[in-house]
Order: sequence, then structure tokens, then C-alpha cells
Amino acid sequence: MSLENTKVTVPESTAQIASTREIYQGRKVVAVLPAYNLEDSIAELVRKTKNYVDECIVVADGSKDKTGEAARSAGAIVPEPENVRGKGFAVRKGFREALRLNPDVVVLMDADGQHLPEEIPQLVEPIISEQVDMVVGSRMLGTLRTSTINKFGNWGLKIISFLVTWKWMTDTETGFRVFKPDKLSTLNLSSQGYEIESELLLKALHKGFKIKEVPITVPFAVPGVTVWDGFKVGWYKIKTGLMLKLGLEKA
Ligand SMILES: Nc1nc2c(ncn2[C@@H]2O[C@H](COP(=O)(O)OP(=O)(O)OP(=O)(O)O)[C@@H](O)[C@H]2O)c(=O)[nH]1
Ligand SMILES: [Mg+2]
Repeated sequence: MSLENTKVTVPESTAQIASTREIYQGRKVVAVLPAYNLEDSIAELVRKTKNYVDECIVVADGSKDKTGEAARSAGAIVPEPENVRGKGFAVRKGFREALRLNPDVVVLMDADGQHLPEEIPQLVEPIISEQVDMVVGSRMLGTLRTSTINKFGNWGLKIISFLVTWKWMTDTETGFRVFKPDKLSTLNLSSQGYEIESELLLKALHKGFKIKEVPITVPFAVPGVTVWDGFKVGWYKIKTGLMLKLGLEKA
């Protein structure tokens, strides 16, 4: 073998990753990824995500396949999965696990490939440089790829959110969000299913979090939520929005 062939070259992407991470200024960034039946793709996503965070927590609860094992062997922290379904349950469990690690920043990201790990730094940046409390990855400011019915549903949910909060957000249903841990830990969260996105936003707004929206790219559509899920989320927003206003629900 010639020396030429054994020469180690640093791939440009590695150098780029290192320079992107300079944005963190040494802060500890922990990601939480709820993952349901993703055993074929989760390892690759964990490897990519670990380029941009210090720890990657995969919550595989409810999965019928080997998502947890696959994530763990790729280097993720996987809290022992329970046989409980629901994105909200998984997200809350992931947050509890993340907060135990004393992070400076907590990233919440979908694990089905619809969120790009390489976009994590641009969502973390406002937490560090602008001292905001929560960053919301907006598919409407960036690129949204989902079914027409889901796009329609997203609009409806956005309008309901506006009516109950009187604050205009371009994307109220996104699952890509970044938090300051000391703020996140004050939220009283109890959602079991897809209402978790609404609960996080309604309660953060109610508590007066400083929030910034940043464009994100959704590279492809993956069937996830159903029309029925959309109705349940809409009803949750109306109910919780009013209860928060009347002081009957703790933010
Ligand atoms: N552990 C766990 N994760 C879940 C569960 N339900 C959804 N997830 C994960 O939560 C993330 C978002 O769920 P999706 O079903 O894709 O919902 P969505 O992206 O809001 O909906 P679409 O716009 O239709 O893709 C994905 O990473 C899922 O794997 C669940 O019951 N348990
Ligand atoms: Mg999805």
C-alpha cells in the first residue's frame, strides 16, 4: 500500500461540523428524540445527531420493534422503554432524562427523518446569543412537506392557537424546538399524545417565554398524524387555552 493511499484526510464535513459547533461556545447541548417503530433508520439518525449535540436521548416507548436497541448501539442514551404509546408520554420522559444531565440547551426533534440534525445549530444559536427561552423551528418560514390535508389542518390549528393566545406564530405544530432547561423545567406538562406540541407552546406563551421562530426544512413527507389526531389537538387547544386564561390549568 502506498503512503499516498494511507494519508488521512479530514473530510470537509467534519471540519464544517466542528466550526458549526463553535456557535455553542462550549455549552452542553442535549437532544431528545421520540421514536416510534424506527429500528431501520434510527441508528443513522443518532450518528448524525451526535455530530451536533453532546448527548442524544432516544425515547422508544410504545415501539413494537427494536428501535431502543438500535439507538443504544449507535450511541444514544435510551431510557428503559415502557409499553406506553403517545408522543407526549415519550417527550415528557425524554425531558426528565435530559434535565438530569444538567444541560445548557435541550433540543426536541422528531426521529422519523423529517427534521435535519444539521439544522440543530441554527436553532441553538438564538438561545446562546440572544438569550431567548425557546426556539421554534418553523416549516412555514422554511420548507414544509406533508399531505394537503395536513397542510389544511395546520392552518386551522394555527388559527385556533392565535384565537386562544392572541400571538401569531407561523408554525404551531412543529416538533423541532429548542429550550433553555431552567425555563423548560418550570412547565407543568401532562400530554400523552400529539397535544404535547400545543401544550408546550400554550404554556410557554402563558408564562411569557421569549420565543423566536427559525426556518427549518422538512425534506420529505412521512405519514404520521391522522385527521382525527388533528381534531383532538384542536379541541385540546380550545380547552387548555381557556383553562389557562381562567386560571383553572397550571402553566
Ligand atoms: N416513542 C414514541 N414516539 C412517538 C410516538 N408517536 C410518535 N412518535 C414520534 O414522534 C415523532 C413525530 O411523530 P409523527 O407521527 O411523525 O408526527 P408528525 O411528524 O407531527 O406528523 P406528520 O406531519 O404527519 O409527519 C416521530 O419521531 C415519531 O416516531 C409514540 O407513541 N411513542
Ligand atoms: Mg412525522
